[in-house]
Amino acid sequence: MVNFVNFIVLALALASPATAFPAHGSLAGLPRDVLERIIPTLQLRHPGSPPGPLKFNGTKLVNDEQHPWKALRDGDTRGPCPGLNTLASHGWLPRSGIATPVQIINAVQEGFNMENSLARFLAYAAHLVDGNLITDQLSIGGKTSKTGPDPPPPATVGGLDTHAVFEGDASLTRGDFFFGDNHSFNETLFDKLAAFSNKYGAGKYNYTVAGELRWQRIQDSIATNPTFSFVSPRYFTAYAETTFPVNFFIDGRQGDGQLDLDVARGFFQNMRMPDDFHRASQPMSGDGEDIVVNVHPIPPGRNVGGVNNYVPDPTSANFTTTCLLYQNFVNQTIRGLYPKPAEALVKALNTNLDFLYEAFGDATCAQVFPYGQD
Ligand code: HEM
Ligand SMILES: *[C@@H]1O[C@H](CO)[C@@H](O)[C@H](O)[C@H]1NC(C)=O
Ligand SMILES: *[C@@H]1O[C@H](CO)[C@@H](O)[C@H](O)[C@H]1NC(C)=O
Ligand SMILES: *[C@@H]1O[C@H](CO)[C@@H](O)[C@H](O)[C@H]1NC(C)=O
Ligand SMILES: *[C@@H]1O[C@H](CO)[C@@H](O)[C@H](O)[C@H]1NC(C)=O
Ligand SMILES: *[C@@H]1O[C@H](CO)[C@@H](O)[C@H](O)[C@H]1NC(C)=O
Ligand SMILES: CC(=O)N[C@H]1CO[C@H](CO)[C@@H](O)[C@@H]1O
Repeated sequence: MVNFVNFIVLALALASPATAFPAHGSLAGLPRDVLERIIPTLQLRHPGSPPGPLKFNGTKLVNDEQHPWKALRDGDTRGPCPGLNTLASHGWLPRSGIATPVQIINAVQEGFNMENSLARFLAYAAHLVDGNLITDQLSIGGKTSKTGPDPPPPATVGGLDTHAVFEGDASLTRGDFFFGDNHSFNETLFDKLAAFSNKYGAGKYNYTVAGELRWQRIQDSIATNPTFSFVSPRYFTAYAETTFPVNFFIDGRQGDGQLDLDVARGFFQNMRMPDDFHRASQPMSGDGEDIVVNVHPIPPGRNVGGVNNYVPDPTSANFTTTCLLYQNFVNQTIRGLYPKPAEALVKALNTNLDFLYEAFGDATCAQVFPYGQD
């Protein structure tokens, strides 16, 4: 099958010598499932430019006729992010669960009205640690050959399920990596989300509930997970993610900050938008994070030497040193995966690192160039 696919790619390339390959136009006419198998096998795919903000940024129907929910087919991949899972199951992303950063940015903006700079930062951060930089393909779930041939280790190209580079501990509805499954919906944990919503939100999930549940999940991990780690970048994503259900899973015409639990389950478990779902009424990011953090502040840190021994880590970025979030992510996490990249990879790394820095958007924070500046 691989040879057959390579043959098609070669034939198409020869048939359209004037077109820069792989222009999507030259692949037009092929069924989507064939496309989804071909695209990851292409070499040196140049990433498209990062999309800008939406032209129309108000609310609109997004569970529409062009984007019906469909059950998973054999081989479709889903992972720890209910937002991306849902976009894939509605066809805003390729239903395979394999996508480019540009597709991800367009989908989170169009489908959920995620604010442009956050969308770009998340997409390029995830792609740099979990994606294939040569083929420009990222799995929103586990590792798969569909993202193309791997670069040499220690790079993993493991998809969003990969632990400790982006995915992390103390998630709301997913277990810690230590317990074996870091990405699947967990009914016990969702029941806890519901119980907290009943106790602190009068039956709805809101920012107050998010603050209490965030704290509880940290306490659970401190008490049971000897490898519990809660440092940057996980420290930041852990707080931001607790606001996303309020900011993105509530219908844009409702917009009262109180998320219904049946609607929440639809997204978290079934990757499904309610009928007639309209996206947020304006571009949203981590709105409400300050409320969540201030319910029970805790510095970044980890369990040391076993459970119930949470030790703060002063070298981790925190909410007053956000530049370090970007700098350590590049200088430690990414350089750890790509200590000595070969030429083609250097180009791909630098392109994506530039996109990441532009998305971070803080001119007072110096750009880091681990692979030179060309
Ligand atoms: C822009 C690209 C995005 C990327 C790369 C991304 C990636 C991720 C990853 C890797 C996780 C797992 C972190 C963990 O809990 O260990 C996660 C969690 C989460 N994401 Fe996304 N995400 C994106 C956009 C979105 C959007 C648009 C939404 C909402 C519509 C969303 C909602 C969530 C929620 C609620 C969680 C927490 C799940 C839980 O704790 O059980 N994400 N995301
Ligand atoms: C939304 O669109 C309006 C009209 O184009 C624009 O004035 C506004 O700045 C946009 N909002 C954001 C957050 O981009
Ligand atoms: C779900 O999470 C609970 C609480 O952490 C855990 O005891 C249980 O084993 C998990 N279930 C699955 C199926 O992983
Ligand atoms: C969450 O719901 C509870 C109960 O209705 C309410 O007291 C609290 O103010 C709400 N919090 C937010 C941020 O909406
Ligand atoms: C954040 O980290 C810096 C060290 O990088 C430290 O000086 C500061 O006290 C920390 N801030 C908080 C609020 O913990
Ligand atoms: C990045 O790492 C190098 C080598 O460890 C170090 O010399 C440099 O100061 C670091 N830069 C930043 C901004 O952290
Ligand atoms: C590598 C990694 O971190 N991901 C793990 C997530 O959990 C599954 C088990 O469900 C492991 O197989 C993966 O290795």
